[in-house]
Amino acid sequence: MAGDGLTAGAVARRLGVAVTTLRTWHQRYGLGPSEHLPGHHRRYTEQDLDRLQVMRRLTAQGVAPAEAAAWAQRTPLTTDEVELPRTRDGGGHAIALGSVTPAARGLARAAMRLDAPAMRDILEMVVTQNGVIRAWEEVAMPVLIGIGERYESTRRFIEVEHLLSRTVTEVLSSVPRPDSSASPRVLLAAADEEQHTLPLEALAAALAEVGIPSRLLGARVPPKALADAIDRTGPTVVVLWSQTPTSSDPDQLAQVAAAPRPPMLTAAAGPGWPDELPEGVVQLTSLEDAVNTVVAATR
Ligand code: B12
Repeated sequence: MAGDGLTAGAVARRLGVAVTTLRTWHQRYGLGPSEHLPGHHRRYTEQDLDRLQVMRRLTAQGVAPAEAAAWAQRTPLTTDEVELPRTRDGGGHAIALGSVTPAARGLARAAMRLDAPAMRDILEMVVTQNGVIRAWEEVAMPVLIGIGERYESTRRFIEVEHLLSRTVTEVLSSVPRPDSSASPRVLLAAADEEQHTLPLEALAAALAEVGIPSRLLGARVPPKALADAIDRTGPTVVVLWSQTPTSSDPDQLAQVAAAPRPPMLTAAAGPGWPDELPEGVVQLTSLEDAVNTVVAATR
């Protein structure tokens, strides 16, 4: 690209920011032009432009400039992957998050603004760059837990929780599934009356990333329906999610483990289950643990 580098004016026009803003981003955050031709002003390369697109987008989404810059510095995205910012709706509340990544903070802000496109952008970016496990554990999970706590203390923000959940679902379900004609050997279901399914959706997406297809039955699966599904599909692994004690009947696990054609591995996942589980049932503690356990059982 020698000789083709962009001038500050050209970059500013492309991004829709002032040249002085570019200068500030260069001086304060090191997001400057990297091409240097002797006797010329320094020029911006396409990669510099990619970083600046990320900076522009994240700051437009409410991420603090220093955080956005840290994120942009680590961003080798192509320009196709970085959309220009859209118009954002107002609204200014915060979710207490403690020490989290810039992307999690950006997601929390976008969630409180009910800004679904921004939430999707951030989640898609971290899934693409870091994979499903890190996107879930470092970005989606802390924000979900934060909004849960916010709801508990205020009885408000159900609309935020719903839109965030929906967006997380969309992004996780868009992770490409393995191209397989064979029937999935992994069955994922929420316990009877259990409406929380996002961790299972994360598990399905993370398994897909490592080439393992799964069948996700979703929320509120009654024992009879689960038994029928096991009978018809003969899975090697069954994972049953319970988020709260109200949905965690260990009998449902015992029935799975004692099915006529029992799975090789019956796993209880989620904080709803009691410590004491029926014999032969394995407790999964994290998304990473679940992926490793399922991989080991299916290979
Ligand atoms: C999103 C959400 C919803 C959505 C779910 C949408 C969906 N498609 O899943 C909807 C709106 C449906 C919902 C409904 C309800 N919800 Co809700 N919800 C949540 C929220 C914000 C996130 C849930 C989630 O995905 N958690 C998973 C991760 C993010 O959190 P975690 O479980 O704490 O993670 C730990 C482990 O599970 C593990 N882990 C994390 N991911 C994974 C993945 C795998 C594979 C494994 C093995 C482990 C693992 O690591 C973490 C550290 O130990 C939580 C807040 C929270 N803290 O979970 C409330 C929360 C679970 N809900 C709560 C409540 C009260 C409800 C309702 C009863 C509200 C109502 N009055 O209707 C209903 C329940 C209905 C029912 N019968 O199930 C309470 C539960 C309190 C309790 N302990 O009983 C919570 C904790 C919010 C709160 N602080 O008050 N909810």
